[in-house]
Amino acid sequence: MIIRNVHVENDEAIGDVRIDDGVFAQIGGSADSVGIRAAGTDRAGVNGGRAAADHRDGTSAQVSRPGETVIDGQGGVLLPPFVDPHVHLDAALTAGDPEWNETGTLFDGIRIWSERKKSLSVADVKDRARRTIDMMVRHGIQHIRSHVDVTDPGLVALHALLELKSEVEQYADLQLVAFPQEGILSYPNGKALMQRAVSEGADVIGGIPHFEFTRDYGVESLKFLVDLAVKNDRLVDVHCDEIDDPASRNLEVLATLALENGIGDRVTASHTTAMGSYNDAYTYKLFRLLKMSGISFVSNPLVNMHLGGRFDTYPKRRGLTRVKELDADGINVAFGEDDIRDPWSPLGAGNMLDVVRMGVYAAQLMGYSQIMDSYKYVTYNGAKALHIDDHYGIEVGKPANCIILNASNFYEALNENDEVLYSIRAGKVIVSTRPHVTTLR
Ligand code: 17E
Ligand code: FE2
Repeated sequence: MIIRNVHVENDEAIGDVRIDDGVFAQIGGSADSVGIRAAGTDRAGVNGGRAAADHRDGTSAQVSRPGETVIDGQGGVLLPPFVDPHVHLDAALTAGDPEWNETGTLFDGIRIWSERKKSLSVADVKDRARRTIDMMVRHGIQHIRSHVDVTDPGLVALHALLELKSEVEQYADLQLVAFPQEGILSYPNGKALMQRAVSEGADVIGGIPHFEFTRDYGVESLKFLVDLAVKNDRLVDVHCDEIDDPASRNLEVLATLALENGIGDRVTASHTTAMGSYNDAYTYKLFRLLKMSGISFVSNPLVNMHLGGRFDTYPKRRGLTRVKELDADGINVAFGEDDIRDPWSPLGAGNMLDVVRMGVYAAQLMGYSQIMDSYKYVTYNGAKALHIDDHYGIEVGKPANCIILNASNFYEALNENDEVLYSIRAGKVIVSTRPHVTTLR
């Protein structure tokens, strides 16, 4: 396959991309180009780089072979597929059932979900999750990490999503987190449920230390879950300190456990919104540990702007973690959507452009190059958190997964909420969109 007429990762130049046998064979230039970008080369537009000329020779376009599929990229921007590193597919599309969350607090969300959970069936979860994944794939997402509530003696949601995982794999890969929504120590048989979830196939171990009854339970839950991950060779992704409480300091425990076990690249701290309330002296000390540990962060700007600050009058906190500061310190931060029409958020379309837009506003990342580069929060940084970065990205030799947006660069795409013209996975087109046409009269 040859993709013509695209801006690769915000490159100002137009080029072509060749895919052979499901992997990227050439990026830009002609078939005998000297300017092929090899694996390991800096990515244009990310990590401070800009429209690198390193992989452009500015000469003739690639020549298509007889019978080869040719895709016209229409001058759009070609990016790696979007990654949603944090979503709750088991709860998706339940908003209003059995009641709407009128207070907008995390805690009312958990209470309402706990009611809805009683009527889950495998068919119900699969139906909603499949419709949600369809929305996500249409918007260019190909990599998803879903938390799945395992504080349920029947593990119904986990069974449903494990079935769905293989049914959708040609469109998206799905990592499933054993997520103890109501606690590990604070829920009956919480530890046994976590162990069962792992033996039944959960890829990632979760936790919710700030929601445990006591600080001690929080710490014990973290020790338990890291141990479970190490023994079973799983990744870790903890809902950590999602509360506007400056005394919620489970993150330091998680980072220490990651450091001491040497598994920082396999550990993610999600939400960490209490960091928005920590004092600067403590945060300064904490950042040394965070950096040493090598863990990743996932911020969920849409949902935490909505759930955060709910117990404040004024001044009212934003409810986000310190995205800009983590990023500036070289710590990996990605953005997730978290909720798609459920007890925690009544809105959601499975579109990472919405997430990035809220993220750059709320984290005050609105310099021109910050906006241009902001796709990294929903592409490369998400892939790193998911621990899939070795086979992710627009590089020769990597699986040919990419999207083409109907805009010449990401700044334009974010402004126009532009369509995904194509989503290509392992060299096959899985999504194509005909751009809408509006006529002014
Ligand atoms: N559960 C939780 O503890 N926190 C969240 N943000 C969501 C579910 C969506
Ligand atoms: Fe979450």
